[in-house]
Amino acid sequence: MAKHKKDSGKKISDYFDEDPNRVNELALSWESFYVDYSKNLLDKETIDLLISMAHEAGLEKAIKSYFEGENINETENRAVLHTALRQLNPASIEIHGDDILPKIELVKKQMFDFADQVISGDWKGYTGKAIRHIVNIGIGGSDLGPAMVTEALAFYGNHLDVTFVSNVEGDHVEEVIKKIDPETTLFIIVSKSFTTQETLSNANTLRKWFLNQAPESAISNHFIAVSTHLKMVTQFGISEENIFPMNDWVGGRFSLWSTVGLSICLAIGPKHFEDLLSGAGKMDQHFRTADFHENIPVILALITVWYNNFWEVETEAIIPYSQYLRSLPAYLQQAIMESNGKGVDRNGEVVKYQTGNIIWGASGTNAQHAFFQLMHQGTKMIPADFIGFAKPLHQGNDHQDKLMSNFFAQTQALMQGKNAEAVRKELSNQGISAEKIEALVPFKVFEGNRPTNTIFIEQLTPNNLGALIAMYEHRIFVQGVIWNIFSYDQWGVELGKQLANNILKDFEEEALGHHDPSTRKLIQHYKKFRN
Ligand code: G6Q
Repeated sequence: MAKHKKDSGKKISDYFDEDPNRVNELALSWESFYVDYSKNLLDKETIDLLISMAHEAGLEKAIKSYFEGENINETENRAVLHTALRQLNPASIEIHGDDILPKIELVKKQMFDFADQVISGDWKGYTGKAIRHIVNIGIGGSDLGPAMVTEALAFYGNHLDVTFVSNVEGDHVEEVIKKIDPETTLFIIVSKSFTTQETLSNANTLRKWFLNQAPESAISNHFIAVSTHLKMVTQFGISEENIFPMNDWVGGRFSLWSTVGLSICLAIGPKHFEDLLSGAGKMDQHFRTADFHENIPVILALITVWYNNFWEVETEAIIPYSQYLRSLPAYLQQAIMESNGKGVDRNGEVVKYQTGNIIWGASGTNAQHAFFQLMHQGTKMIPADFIGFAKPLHQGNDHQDKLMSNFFAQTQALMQGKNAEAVRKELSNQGISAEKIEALVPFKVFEGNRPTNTIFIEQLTPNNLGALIAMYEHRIFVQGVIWNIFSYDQWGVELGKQLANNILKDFEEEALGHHDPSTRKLIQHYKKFRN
């Protein structure tokens, strides 16, 4: 883009000097969100050009196909309709001639009724005690979303204690076992495919442990499943009335809105879960209807494309100034990197440009004491999203102003930096000798000019969290359209699974000649310890 070349020497502060109205032009207010994207290396003209690019890429039509249930997940021949689960004014959507709305409503009712029973204590364990612990057994999309949201909305939680077990590592499940009581624990096996090694191993181990203490008949009080594969679940020993179905048009990493979110619904109750859905539904509406210039997911997506493809920046940090959202970066790592980490375009051609960027982050202010050094003075440009909430959930302490001052100061510092002159002045005011000052100056200078978005929200409520997550989901979608890649498959996770299955068999074999020398040696080394 000629614009990139033309402006490449400009600083963010130059843009502010040029346009006194910049802060109003490059900010969006929507519901209780205020998104300030003025601290970026771009101006209105850049945004206009990026929006033209989005039009050229056919974004309007793509959005329509997404919400109307076309099979946009082409390589798996599926629609992508997690948005159908959170419509504000539910409208029927047909997939292959079937209206999916009645089924959505029915399953939601099944989920809410069940949650009410468990929360109220009407659902009893096999010895007549109410449930106290929930163990969600799942991995990837069947774990990260529910775990992140349950943690994020802990303030709205009830007496139920929800634990997540995901890793196939036996130590993970053993640590969970230490904390639970078979009489008062409900296990939810969440697996869309019901073939996932980690989930089935953990489910089998937990069932075995449970049956060491309880009769077989107790399974129906304590084991619930969420899956598309009802037959496989019944074969596992879970009766049909304990199965919550899901659909193949809900992708794993976008499934927290479905029955996969059962553990969230148990943790916060149906009312808050409904609020979470409606917040996402509102963001869906915004995304579908707002002009691209006013459209938060579109603008943020284009800013990422700007840095990724024109500035050749590889990573993006996500810094929520809320300890409740400490797992948001890990959740978004999957959502974003599994979706857009693709090197082949929609025609099957190897792309000649950069696609999905690397996502990482941690909660602020903790992150300030960890990796912010590199963001401020390192050699890499790291665009970052700063997410903060104006009102705390707990009142009656004096922390909020301190938190917010840090929240604002960091994006200011990243943009403004500190020049040599300011450093000299500061050191000389401290009475330091001129010689010492000159020796210190290079280390104390901040170059600044480091871009950030500020996503500032009134309060962390289920509604706002729903909207925030949906905002990122649509940002992913827009980027996939611009990069002309398929965002909703994940073939890249398959090869490792296949090879792991081969290696698992080979632990019993003597002949390992078919492995490469490094892997062969590693397996031999392992076998030495194992035997
Ligand atoms: C997400 C992925 C993946 C999936 C897990 C668990 O989009 O598809 O993370 O969620 O592999 O799969 P199951 O739910 O089928 O066990």
